[in-house]
Amino acid sequence: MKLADVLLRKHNTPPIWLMRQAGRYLPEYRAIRQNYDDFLSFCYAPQDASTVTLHPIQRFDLDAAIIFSDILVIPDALGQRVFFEKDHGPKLTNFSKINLDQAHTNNWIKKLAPVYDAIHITRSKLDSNKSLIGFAGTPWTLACYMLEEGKSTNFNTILNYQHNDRYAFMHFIDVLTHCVTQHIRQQIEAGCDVIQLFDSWAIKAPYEYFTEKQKNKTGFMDTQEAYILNPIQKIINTLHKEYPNVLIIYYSRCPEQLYMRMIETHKPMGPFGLSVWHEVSLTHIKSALKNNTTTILQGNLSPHVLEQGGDPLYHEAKNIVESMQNHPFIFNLGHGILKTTPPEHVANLVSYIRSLSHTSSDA
Ligand code: 1CP
Repeated sequence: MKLADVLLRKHNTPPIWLMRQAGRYLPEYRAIRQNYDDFLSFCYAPQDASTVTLHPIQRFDLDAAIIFSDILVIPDALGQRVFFEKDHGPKLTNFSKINLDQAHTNNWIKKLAPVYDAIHITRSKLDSNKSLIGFAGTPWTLACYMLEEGKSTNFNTILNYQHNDRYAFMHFIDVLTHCVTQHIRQQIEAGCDVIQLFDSWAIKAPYEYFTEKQKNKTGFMDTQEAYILNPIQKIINTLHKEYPNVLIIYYSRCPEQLYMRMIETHKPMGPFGLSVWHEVSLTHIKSALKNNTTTILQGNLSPHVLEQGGDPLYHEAKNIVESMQNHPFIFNLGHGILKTTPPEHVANLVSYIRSLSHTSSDA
C-alpha cells in the first residue's frame, strides 16, 4: 500500500518501512558496497544505488523503498567535499572555502543528476502499490555537518557561530532552505511520492530568546523558531503548493516540546506526517494532535529492540500498533536500523505487524 493511503483509512494494516532499511546489516548490500572505496561514488552510481534501494523490498516486502543516497550530497554538490573513513563517520572539507552565493544559480544541482537517475530507474522497477521515498537533511542538521566539518561531539563551532553572528547564520540557514527545496523538487519530478526530512540533530538546536532588536528585525521570537520551525514549514509549504499530493514527513530527534511546537504552528497544505524518535512518547504526540487526524504519525520502535528480537520485539510492536489505532499511522523505527541487526528480525517484525492487524480486524 502507498504510504499516503493511511489517510483514506481503508486498510487495517499500518504500512511499514524502516529508516536505513538498505545498509550494512544486509549481506547483499555489503557485497556491492565493497566495489566502492568511496561511499559517495556508490551513491552517485544510479544502477547500483537503485539495486540496493530495492534489496529490502525484495527481501521483506516492505511498503516503501527509500532511495539509496545520503543527506550529505547537498554539501558535496555545493563544493564541500564529503569523505567517509571506515567506522569514523563523515569528514567534510573546509567550510570557509565554499561559496554560498552559487547556491542560487542552481548549477550545483547538476552534480546530483545521478540521484535523480537512480529514482527514475527505481520507480520503473518498483510495484506501483509501493511508495518511493526521497529525502533530504533539514537546514539545521546540514548546517551542523557543514560547520563542524563532520560528525561532532560538542557542536561548539555551530553553537558559537549562531550566537556570535545571528544574521550571517540565518542567511546560511536561508541558503540551505533553498537548496533543500530544490533537491526535493527534483526528487519528486524524478518519481518520488513521499519525502522525508531528516532532522537528526534538532536535539542540539539552542533555545535562546531573541533580544527586542533581533525579534523586530527577524520577525522571530527565538532560535528554535528561526532555525528549525520556520525553515521546515517554508520548505513544506513551498512544496505542497506545487505538489499537493506528495506526503511530506518530518523526522526529528528532538525533545517532546519541539514536536508540540511543530504541531501548534504548522498548518499543512497537503499530506503531512511526523516521524517520532523512540526517546519521545508517541502517545503524547497523538494526544497533542487531539482530533486532528490529517497529520499522519510514524514511528517509533527502538532500533535496539529490533536488534534484540524475540518477545520484547513483539511486545513493543504490539503496544505501538494498538496505541495508534484510530489515527493514520505508518510503522517505523525511532531512528535508523543498527548494522548489527539480524535480517531475520526484520522479516519477523514485518510478518508480526501484518498478522496483528488481521487479528484486530477479525475481532
Ligand atoms: O559505508 C557505508 O555503508 C556507510 C553507511 C551509510 C549508509 C548506508 C551512510 C553514511 N549513509 C547511508 C545511507 C543513508 N543515509 C540513507 C539511505 C536510505 C535508507 O534509509 O536505507 C539515508 C536515509 C541516510 C540519511 C542520513 N545520513 C542521516 C539521517 C538519518 C540518521 O541516521 O539520523 C544522517 C545523519 C546521515 C549522515 C551519515 N551518512 C552516513 C553515516 C554513517 C552518517 C551518520 C554520521 C553521524 O553519525 O553523524
